[in-house]
Amino acid sequence: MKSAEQKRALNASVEAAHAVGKLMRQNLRLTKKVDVQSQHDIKLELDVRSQKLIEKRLATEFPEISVLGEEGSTGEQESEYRWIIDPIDGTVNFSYTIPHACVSIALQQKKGNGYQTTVGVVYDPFTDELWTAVRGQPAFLNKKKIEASKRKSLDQCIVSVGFSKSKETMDKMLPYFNSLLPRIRKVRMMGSAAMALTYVASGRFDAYIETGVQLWDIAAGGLIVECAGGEFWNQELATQHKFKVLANNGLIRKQLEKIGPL
Ligand code: LIP
Repeated sequence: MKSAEQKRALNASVEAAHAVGKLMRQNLRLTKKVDVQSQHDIKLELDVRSQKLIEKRLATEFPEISVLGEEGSTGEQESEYRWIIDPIDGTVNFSYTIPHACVSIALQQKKGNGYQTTVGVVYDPFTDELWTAVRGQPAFLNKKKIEASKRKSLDQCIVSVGFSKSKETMDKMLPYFNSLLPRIRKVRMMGSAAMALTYVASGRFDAYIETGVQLWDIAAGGLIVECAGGEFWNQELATQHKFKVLANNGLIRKQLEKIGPL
């Protein structure tokens, strides 16, 4: 995709993210219709409505590009390009009127036998913070260039951790969490993978670790971390579109890996 097309894709993603962000602000304190819920997860009617809004906006510019999103997929799923959409990342927070949730939109292009993220947008409507990145260029927060932190000593680091939604991921993460805690400055569990990644990219967090997150939670934020000079280490799990992530500032992965098996 030529750079002018990438710019068009970025602009369309930003517009779509702002449109959903407005909807999120309007609905934060209102009663929300729950479509499905389990002990560790909630899916809202607003998630579905928001993804439809994003798809409509993107399709006006790029009708040929398929969508793989948290609320469903459209188009040819093996196409050269695809949108990866999490319309509301941090849905449980949002359901409980906790204003820590965001819109995450990524554009991926086929590379080898997989896909590579080339454009990423994450928007937090509650702080009005917009993170953007195009592969090979710097990452930006509200149009200002951002860089991951330079902290190398774990005892000065803030590490974000997620436990995802299943007993399996919690059982896997808990022993690591217990070993991590005494070695770092602080742990943070914020409930949004996309924003944990943008916080690493912005130097607010030094690493983000979670297993069992979905592609749409991490695609845009992962590119933003890489374009900010950080490292987006990730490994696809046996379940399709599920990943283990150890994103960091590019300086501390080996120390974090030594703490224990993930
Ligand atoms: C959430 C992720 C978070 C994870 C939650 C959930 P959602 O995504 O961002 O990191 O711990 O279980 O998967 O469901 O709010 O889009």
